[in-house]
Amino acid sequence: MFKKILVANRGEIALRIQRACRELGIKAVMVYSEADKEAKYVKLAEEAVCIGPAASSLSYLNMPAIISAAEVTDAEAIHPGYGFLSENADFAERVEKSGFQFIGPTPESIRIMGDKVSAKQAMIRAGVPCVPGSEGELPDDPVLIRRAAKSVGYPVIIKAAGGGGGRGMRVVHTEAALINAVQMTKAEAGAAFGNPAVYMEKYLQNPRHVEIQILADKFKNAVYLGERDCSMQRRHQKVIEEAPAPGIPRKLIEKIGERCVAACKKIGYRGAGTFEFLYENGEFYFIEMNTRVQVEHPVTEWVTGVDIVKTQIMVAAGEKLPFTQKQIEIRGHAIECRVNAEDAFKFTPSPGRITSWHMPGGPGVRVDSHAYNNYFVPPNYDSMIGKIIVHGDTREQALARMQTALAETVIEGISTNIPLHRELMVDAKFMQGGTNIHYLEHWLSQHKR
Ligand code: MV4
Repeated sequence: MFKKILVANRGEIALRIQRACRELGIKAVMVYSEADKEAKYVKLAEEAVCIGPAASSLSYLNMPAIISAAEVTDAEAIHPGYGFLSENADFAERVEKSGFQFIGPTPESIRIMGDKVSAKQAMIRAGVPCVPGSEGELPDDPVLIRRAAKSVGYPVIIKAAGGGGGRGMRVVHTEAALINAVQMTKAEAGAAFGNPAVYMEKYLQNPRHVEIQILADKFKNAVYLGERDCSMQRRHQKVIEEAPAPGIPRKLIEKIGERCVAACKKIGYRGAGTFEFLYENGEFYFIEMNTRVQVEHPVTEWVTGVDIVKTQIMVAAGEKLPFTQKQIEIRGHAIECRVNAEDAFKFTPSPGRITSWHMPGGPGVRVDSHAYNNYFVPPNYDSMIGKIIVHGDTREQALARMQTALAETVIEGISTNIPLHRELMVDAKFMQGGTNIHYLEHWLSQHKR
């Protein structure tokens, strides 16, 4: 096992990784920007290195600064967390070329999944069901593009190979709008991702976003840890996640989970990963794979009892997965509310000093946050300041526990989205379960205040 790991991230996930290190008896080196000096994990750190000014481009995205910090502190491995450099294949490569273990998949796996065309082709070859669409990248010839759309059937969606997470896509409803939409998406993709390649899919009108968590070691052992429903989102930012996904038959999850595991083995995937699917009319359609730990990993940790971050570290160190698929059981129901420093209904960011901070507790409540009373939320980063996660024997109990947890929560000095969560947790449709990816934006458009 490693003796020392460098944590190349900030915020709640930096604290989460630091906690996993403590539990494993590993020293954690925290890196921080000038804006993050007062974060909890920096104050708690045995060792911390300032890697640059507040701007991410000069600190958390600064590869030489991070690798130098690992060198001067004698760390053996680097955990990238989520966001920032976590899915940057060049970073993973530079980490390994510098003699450190990257806690994540190989640079090659990251590269394949980063290109959504090659990711989809890998999944088709591995037997994972995908959204029907163009075979690979769209050609330039308008005749061939029209033919592809006709065969897929309108509406179609044009997506950039270099995009993902909702960036670089366009829905097309008619043949008249097709060629222009393809050209526009290609131009934007070239400018934004340095890759103008686009592909086409059937546009699914009302799907849910359901993802499968997997873990794999270097010996081609892989397991799936069930699914998460992340349909409650606004502008591609998830707001609430839960596990399991309400109303989806267990047998279907098992079938799709086994396909994901088979795909991991086929491509030699290692570490934690997430297969993102759209779920509509009882069918799963793969869209993208994330090659990092995700914000919403705690709901899976709670229903499976598996520590995903600890396991990431263990498999990166070359250990075998400490459990088999047979040992993975789903117990109860977990819900996560992301706590953002923003206006609850207008969504304008609300950085600043927290003047009062009371987190909920009691049975089945977990809070992951680097913030605390009198902490200053810097204006330079993502607005998420923490997560409230609850577990119950049933979804109803989990809902009740989240309602109670949110009622107890006090955050003053800044605005947060806690009031939004309080309303959603008593919303009849959400309480029923199974709302789709458009629900929250539709709900907000009807919301009076
Ligand atoms: C889609 C889709 C409908 N049909 N693909 C958006 C994020 C990116 N990961 C893929 N996205 C979508 N792809 C087809 N063929 C609808 C979306 C989509 C979406 C997906 C997941 C969660 C929220 C979403 C919000 C809008 C659109």
